[in-house]
Amino acid sequence: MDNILLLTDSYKVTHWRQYPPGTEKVYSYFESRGGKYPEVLFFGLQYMLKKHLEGVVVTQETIDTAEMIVEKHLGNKSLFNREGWEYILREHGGRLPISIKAVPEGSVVPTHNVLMTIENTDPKCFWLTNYLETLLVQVWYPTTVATLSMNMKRQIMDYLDRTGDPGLVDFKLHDFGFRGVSSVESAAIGGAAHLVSFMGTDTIVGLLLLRQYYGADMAGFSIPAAEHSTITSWGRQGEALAMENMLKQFPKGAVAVVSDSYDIFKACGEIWGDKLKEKVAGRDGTVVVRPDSGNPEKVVVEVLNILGAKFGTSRNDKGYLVLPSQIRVIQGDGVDYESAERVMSALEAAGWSADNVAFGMGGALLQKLHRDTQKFAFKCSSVTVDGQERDVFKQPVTDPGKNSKAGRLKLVLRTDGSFETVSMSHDGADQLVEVFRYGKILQEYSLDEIRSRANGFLSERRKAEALLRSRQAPPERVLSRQTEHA
Ligand code: AOY
Repeated sequence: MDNILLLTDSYKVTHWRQYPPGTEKVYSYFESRGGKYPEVLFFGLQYMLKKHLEGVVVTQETIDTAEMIVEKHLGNKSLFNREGWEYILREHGGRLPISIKAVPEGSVVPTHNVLMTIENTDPKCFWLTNYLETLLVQVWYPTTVATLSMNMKRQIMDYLDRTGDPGLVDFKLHDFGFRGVSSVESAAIGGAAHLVSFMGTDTIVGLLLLRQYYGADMAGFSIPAAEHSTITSWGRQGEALAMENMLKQFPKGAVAVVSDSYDIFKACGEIWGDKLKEKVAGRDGTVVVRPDSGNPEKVVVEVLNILGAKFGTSRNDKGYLVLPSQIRVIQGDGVDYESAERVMSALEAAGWSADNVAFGMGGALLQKLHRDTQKFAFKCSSVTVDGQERDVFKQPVTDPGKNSKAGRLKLVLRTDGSFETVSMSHDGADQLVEVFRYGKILQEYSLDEIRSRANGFLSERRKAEALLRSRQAPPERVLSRQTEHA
């Protein structure tokens, strides 16, 4: 499955016969045409390029194999562009005469902007540009996971700002998603994308991808944690012993214990908060109680109320309740963008700081998303035919949302720092960087660099939002506080 000639859709094999006679250049671009979030965090192209395009050399063998497959599959080997591929083999030593430009990974770009462009560099290879669409468009997946994860970070930080310590955010969303994705490779790609914004993961293969492709020695961290089998194998009557054993086996540091095997409320009140209370309260480290069933917003608040009554609470400088540092809660069941917001909102309403909880997110982080979550599309916007460059675009009467851009494109920064997509002929420095040309990667990014770029965008965005809020609301807030206390 690594023959570049076959990493495409069947119909693309036949497209070389379909462009106008005299076509010399096909120029295409990639964008998000809108979607759930107004901006996307571009991530994952470097993995794609290194894995599938870097150093790729077309050989006689890959050509012969592709022709054999096409003949059996499409029923006619004349549909296959043997001449075109053998031209690349002969004239280019098998290297792909293609140039790819992209916004630097970690950039946060409003939807409807160009994120990547691709064009052939040899006029005889006009048919190669869109042959590669299938592969390149798969960058939708890491970009969508990274976008969701960043928005989770933004949302959690908003609650931490109001009720606790925003400095804790890096470990507030843990990746539980490995088992919920369709393949090991998807887990690695999605797991890596989550780690652009966070540092907590149980998806080990995401770390391996970041080590191999993004120069990250160790991008994420985890802690010892129980699963139901390690608790229920002690028998129903043995749950307290199972939990006590966790404290014995992991005497220091953080340890997480799933506690809903029989009755989460009794486990909190009678085991953690009574039988094991002294051991927990005197422990050098944090016991993280994990509910794993029920309505998250109700269960988490109730669990905190029970633990608070047993272990006591303090009030932080923002006026919200915090458990002693030896005990915390992680909610990892039924968590998505909306349910996490409901949990944190319920906590705030009940007077609890968001510091008390972390989230685990599995299927919703790595699998409950698709190419249309951010409506990603790859379209041709310019061709050159017989030396004449022409704009091309689609404009379907049945859906204006599917209109595509025309011409050769450039991503520029406006004076206020925001992105804008303009014609190549406009003024302004292009933010797209040539990352691939003729089999070589021209620009590499480290995870560190990608993280700091993404964090820079996020903190700028949060500053702007805070400014906006302070302009809109302040006198009212002060007034209502005064009347409250009068
Ligand atoms: N992990 C924090 C460390 C990880 C997990 C992984 C599916 C952890 C649980 C925990 O605390 O409870 C995959 C479900 C849970």
